[in-house]
Amino acid sequence: MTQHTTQVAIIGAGPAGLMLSHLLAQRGVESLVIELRSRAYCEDRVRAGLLEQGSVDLLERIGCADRLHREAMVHDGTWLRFGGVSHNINFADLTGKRVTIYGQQEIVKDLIAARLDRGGSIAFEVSDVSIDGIDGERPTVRYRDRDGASHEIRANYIAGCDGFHGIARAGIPASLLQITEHAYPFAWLGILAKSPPLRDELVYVHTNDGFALFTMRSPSVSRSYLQVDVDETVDNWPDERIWAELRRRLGDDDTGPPLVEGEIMKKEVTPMRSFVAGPMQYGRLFLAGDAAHIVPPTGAKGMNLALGDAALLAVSIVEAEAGDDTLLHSYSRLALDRVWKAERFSYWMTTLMHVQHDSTPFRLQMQLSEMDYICSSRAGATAFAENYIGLPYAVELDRILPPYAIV
Ligand code: RFL
Ligand code: PHB
Repeated sequence: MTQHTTQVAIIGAGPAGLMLSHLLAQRGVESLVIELRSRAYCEDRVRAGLLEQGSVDLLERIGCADRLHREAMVHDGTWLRFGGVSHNINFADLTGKRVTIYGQQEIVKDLIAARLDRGGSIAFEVSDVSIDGIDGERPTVRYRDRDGASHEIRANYIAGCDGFHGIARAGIPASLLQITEHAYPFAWLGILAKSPPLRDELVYVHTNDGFALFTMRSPSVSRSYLQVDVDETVDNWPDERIWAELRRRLGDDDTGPPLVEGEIMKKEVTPMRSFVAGPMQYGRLFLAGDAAHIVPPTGAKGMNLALGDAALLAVSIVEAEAGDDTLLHSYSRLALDRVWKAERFSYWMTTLMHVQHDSTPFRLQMQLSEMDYICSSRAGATAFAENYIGLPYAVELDRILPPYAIV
């Protein structure tokens, strides 16, 4: 058994774990990251694409935004389309903030490369991960490396950044862990295609036949999503059916050129779930990101929440290591305050824009009237925009990473 000693043992090299290790390193706190999957797998996993300004600010502060600034697409607003009419919501005008399109796997690539370049340690393809001693002063993480050799990390803190299917959450005693969840009776079929984006901003579409979202990854790669039944499989969706359904749900949209088809590179079905596990801390174990909470992707909040948790946890640990653990004791409460507001927004936007299988004419009319209110009232549009561009963090950016630490 090889023994390692560090200040923070981080389980999981997704956005939360990688951001945490960078922020800690910038503030002089050492960490070791372990990851179940291979580096190539992590860098190829197509997921989120929309970044709040706060997430971009964090990437800038840790010196990992150069490629993002060259390649990302910055949007002033978004389109909401219902009743066959498109309406533009201008976030920049309403809030002074914009949103950025840059694939999660690109962020993961940038964060991994910079971490390794700066001498950080990430052990990929580990197995048999377990945690122990979180009640005491010196908790441990045990794992096997890719060659099967056993390792033990002794740390001051363990950060469970291992996503929804990880093992860390189970470290919190079941008698204390409160799980609140909601399942939706539909799923998203996600499509990645070699075709130009429909518009220069995202288009969220409500139709009586279901929801569709037209988003993008680059000027030549489109990403789109279709509301499908919860038990749907990709086998039922040959490419021609996908394009026909995207076209049908878009309808006759005269705000720009028609939808252009292209080679479909990836398709997958994602279930929709709201899930919160709290508290997000117990003893010396702290959860961040999907390990503690899941939102349906409609509001584009999952990765942004994961990065926000990492930022709050990083400053909490930095201050605790410097002798003041006030913030660390409040970590779960402060993180959950923000998480619940994003849960609310994601649930609201999902319910607003999808077709419910047990809908009634009354409920449908309520959805249409609410969409109309958002698009016709500055107050309605502002409430939508304020949530979409991201609610503020519990602590100021300068406290998370002071400007002098910018690399
Ligand atoms: P991740 O990304 O799941 O990373 C967790 C990592 O931990 C590893 N792991 C372990 N490592 C070691 N030991 C173990 N025992 C381990 N168990 C697991 C995993 O291999 C993995 O590498 O969690 P993290 O860091 O919390 O990040 C969360 C985000 O990935 C997630 O919330 C977003 O992708 C959600 N999401 C979106 N979020 C946005 O902010 N904006 C979006 O536009 C957006 N769109 C989406 C989305 C998620 C989607 N899907 C596929 C669920 C669109 C979709 C379709
Ligand atoms: C994406 O680009 O994948 C995306 C954007 C906005 C969402 C969900 C997903 O609401």
